[in-house]
Amino acid sequence: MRFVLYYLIVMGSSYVISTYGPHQRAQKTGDILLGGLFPIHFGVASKDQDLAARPESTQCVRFNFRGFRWVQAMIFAIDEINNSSDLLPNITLGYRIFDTCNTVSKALEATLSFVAQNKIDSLNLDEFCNCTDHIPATIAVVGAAGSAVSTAVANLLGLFYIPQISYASSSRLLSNKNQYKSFMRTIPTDEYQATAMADIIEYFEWNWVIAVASDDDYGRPGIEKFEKEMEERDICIHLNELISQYFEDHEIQALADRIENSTAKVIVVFASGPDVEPLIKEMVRRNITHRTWLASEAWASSSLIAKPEYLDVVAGTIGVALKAGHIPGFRGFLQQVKPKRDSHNEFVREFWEETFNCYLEDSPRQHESENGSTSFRPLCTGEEDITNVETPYLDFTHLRISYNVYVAVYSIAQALQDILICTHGQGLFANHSCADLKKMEAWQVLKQLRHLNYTNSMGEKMHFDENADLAANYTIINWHRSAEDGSVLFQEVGYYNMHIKRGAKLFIDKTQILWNGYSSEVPFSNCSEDCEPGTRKGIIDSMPTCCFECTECSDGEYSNHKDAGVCIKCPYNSWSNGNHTFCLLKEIEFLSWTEPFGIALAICAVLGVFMTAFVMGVFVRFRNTPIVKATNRELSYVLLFSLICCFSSSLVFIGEPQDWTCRLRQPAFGISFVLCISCILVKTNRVLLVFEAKIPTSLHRKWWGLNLQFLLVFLCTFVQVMICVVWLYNAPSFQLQESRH
Ligand SMILES: *[C@@H]1O[C@H](CO)[C@@H](O)[C@H](O)[C@H]1NC(C)=O
Ligand SMILES: *[C@@H]1O[C@H](CO)[C@@H](O)[C@H](O)[C@H]1NC(C)=O
Ligand SMILES: *[C@@H]1O[C@H](CO)[C@@H](O)[C@H](O)[C@H]1NC(C)=O
Ligand SMILES: *[C@@H]1O[C@H](CO)[C@@H](O)[C@H](O)[C@H]1NC(C)=O
Ligand SMILES: *[C@@H]1O[C@H](CO)[C@@H](O)[C@H](O)[C@H]1NC(C)=O
Ligand SMILES: *[C@@H]1O[C@H](CO)[C@@H](O)[C@H](O)[C@H]1NC(C)=O
Ligand SMILES: *[C@@H]1O[C@H](CO)[C@@H](O)[C@H](O)[C@H]1NC(C)=O
Ligand SMILES: *[C@@H]1O[C@H](CO)[C@@H](O)[C@H](O)[C@H]1NC(C)=O
Ligand SMILES: *[C@@H]1O[C@H](CO)[C@@H](O)[C@H](O)[C@H]1NC(C)=O
Ligand SMILES: *[C@@H]1O[C@H](CO)[C@@H](O)[C@H](O)[C@H]1NC(C)=O
Ligand SMILES: *[C@@H]1O[C@H](CO)[C@@H](O)[C@H](O)[C@H]1NC(C)=O
Ligand SMILES: CC(=O)N[C@H]1CO[C@H](CO)[C@@H](O)[C@@H]1O
Repeated sequence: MRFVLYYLIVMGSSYVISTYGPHQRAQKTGDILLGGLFPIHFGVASKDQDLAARPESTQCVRFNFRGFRWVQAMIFAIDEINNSSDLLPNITLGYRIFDTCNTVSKALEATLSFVAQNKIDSLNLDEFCNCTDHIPATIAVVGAAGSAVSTAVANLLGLFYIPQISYASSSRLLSNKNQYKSFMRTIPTDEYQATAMADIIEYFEWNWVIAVASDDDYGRPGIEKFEKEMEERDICIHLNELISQYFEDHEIQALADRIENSTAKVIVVFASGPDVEPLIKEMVRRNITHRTWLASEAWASSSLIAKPEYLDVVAGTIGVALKAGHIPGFRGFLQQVKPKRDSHNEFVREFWEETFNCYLEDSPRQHESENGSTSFRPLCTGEEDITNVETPYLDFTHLRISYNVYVAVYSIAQALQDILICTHGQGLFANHSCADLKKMEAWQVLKQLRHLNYTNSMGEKMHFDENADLAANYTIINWHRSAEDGSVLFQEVGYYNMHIKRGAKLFIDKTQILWNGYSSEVPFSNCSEDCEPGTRKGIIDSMPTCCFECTECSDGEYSNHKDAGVCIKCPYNSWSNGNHTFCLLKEIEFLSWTEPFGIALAICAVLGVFMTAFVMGVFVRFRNTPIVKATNRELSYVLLFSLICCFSSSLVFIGEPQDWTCRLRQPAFGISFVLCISCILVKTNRVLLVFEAKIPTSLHRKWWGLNLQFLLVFLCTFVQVMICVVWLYNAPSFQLQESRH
């Protein structure tokens, strides 16, 4: 039953493949076949098929020279391995490489072909069909490029445990090994990339950016992680936009409008080259310059965007790119390409035609299009000199993705080598057995790949982590305009080291960066200008936290640095200056013994004391004379005494305040003054009595005699003394020490 089902599936898919399957491929047979999925075109023609006749397979458009170079990298690696006597001796690797055209449907078409081939192979269908041109199973697939495409492919390949090693899909969703069992990659995940970009933004102290992501499995998870990182760093995202190469014109217009109007000058783009292109074109059309683009790895070195005609807009772009690798001999291999020589690689013909803008003889395309510019192309021989033309294919200074492809192929070869040299009892399989290279199945290769641990020819340790990702460093690049021919130059300005868990992962050499292509000054991309010292940030309602207004500190408060959140109160002994930028010590002012006024006052007081004392002496000397008696002698003594006290108490007010002088001042003056006043009161009363001419009776005299007078003086003074005691007890004044702050 199961067998019949398989048979139906297989036969069905073989039918599908033969009918609709990819027509163009690069294929060379060998003992073991590796599959390849590469974006040799940027997209598919968007014309609708009306289904009046049997639909043709969709046409791929726009040749991707860089994608073609990646294919060449795979072929080169396989060639090297075949030539090598160390790696897989006596075994030839073959390849089957299909074009994904950067779309899911095309990639699935190709994948189906790998899968079906494997099933035909494993079912041993020779008894049913005379399969003469027997093609061995595809043991592993290298690809695909875009994360969206890889995701779809991984779903299918995972079903059959066919290992898939991507060289350019960095979506972190693909790290989920429950869902994508057989997916592996030689590119770091976006997990780190989003962090790296956030670190860059933090490094340049921007807090107001625009985020643009492609509407697929690459952009959406990437930007999601990026947003999370931004939130942690308190950096605000002004606009959050999606983009796609299939956007209608008006959608691009609206997006460009929003970007043009935004005050944010830094645009973070998580998308691949073809997806960003329409936006960049629109920006170029509008000539919107002075924006700083922060490119994700997918377009950081894309030949589609890095064109001289776009440089007005994109010069100065900061890109997070993969670390460049070095493949010895690869340049020579690339230059050797010839349509006649590489007959097994069908893409070479189109590459040739696109490069030289001509048509090779008996090209299918020549007949296809009888209209338009195509017919104006001349015929070419296939012997033109490739080194004489300007083409992105040869225009590389750094190999990034190509190197990943190379590493992927070598990893597979190494896994096969491990199977080959496996000794029984040390294998990875049940009971430590080994797999048989002759009857090897894809899942065995997968198992071996997951346990790979080797050092490649560059001396780099290769090991897939538990998520089947390869950790690597990013380099930070800056797009410069080349002085010679105006082309784009990717200047390395730093790197991002993922292996450090904490701390300085990011290193940037600021001096090498040319902003917007000419300036060395870091562009401004904050929502608000920093608040100057002396002011603090004030929240603006309904705006993100990055936007604020500056409010001046109130008196007695200060802020001494830029961007202060709150004003700080000055210490007790100081006060803010006019600009509220710092606190000044309050000045200590007192009446000193040395200053003229102090001296004059002291002299007056002492004179007063002496004069009063002199008068008192006179009173004592003539105490028995009637006139002295008549002035109420005892009361006069008290009055004169209180005056002496009054005069001397003013001396306590001169000089630097001490605890005791502070406490003494008011009570001493107050009490002696009250004493003085009450004496005068009593005396006045007496004078009043005299004027009323009441003859004092003896009783009256006795009562209105000394006792009552002194009682009155005592009572008044007592009240004052009590007040002073209460004051001294509850709130004694004291001297604040300088050291108290
Ligand atoms: C492999 O060897 C052949 C000749 O044996 C040579 O032409 C070819 O360039 C070699 N390829 C590589 C990648 O070394
Ligand atoms: C490779 O083939 C040669 C000749 O057929 C043979 O002498 C050699 O032992 C083989 N090497 C391996 C590793 O099988
Ligand atoms: C295979 O070929 C043989 C002879 O060439 C023929 O007799 C047989 O019927 C074929 N089998 C199938 C399944 O086509
Ligand atoms: C952008 O600004 C222009 C004029 O400054 C205005 O006409 C246009 O509506 C604005 N667009 C958006 C999306 O705000
Ligand atoms: C674009 O604007 C810049 C100044 O912002 C100017 O120098 C340049 O000539 C403009 N380019 C075009 C094509 O208008
Ligand atoms: C051929 O191209 C011309 C303009 O280049 C156009 O007017 C005409 O419709 C085209 N014919 C076909 C069959 O596409
Ligand atoms: C492993 O070995 C044991 C005993 O030698 C045997 O019973 C068992 O079937 C073996 N398992 C496999 C998967 O070969
Ligand atoms: C890889 O192998 C080396 C020794 O060959 C070993 O030291 C290292 O720990 C291994 N790495 C991992 C991740 O297993
Ligand atoms: C990453 O960069 C650091 C610093 O340049 C270096 O020490 C480390 O070996 C690099 N790691 C890899 C995997 O290249
Ligand atoms: C922009 O904002 C950041 C963080 O809020 C701040 O550190 C930086 O100084 C500001 N840059 C400028 C030029 O104001
Ligand atoms: C306040 O700041 C302004 C500008 O920085 C300066 O000109 C002025 O002298 C300052 N005034 C005071 C009182 O510090
Ligand atoms: C697919 C491929 O390139 N195969 C070649 C591998 O190398 C051997 C010997 O160098 C050739 O014979 C194969 O054709």
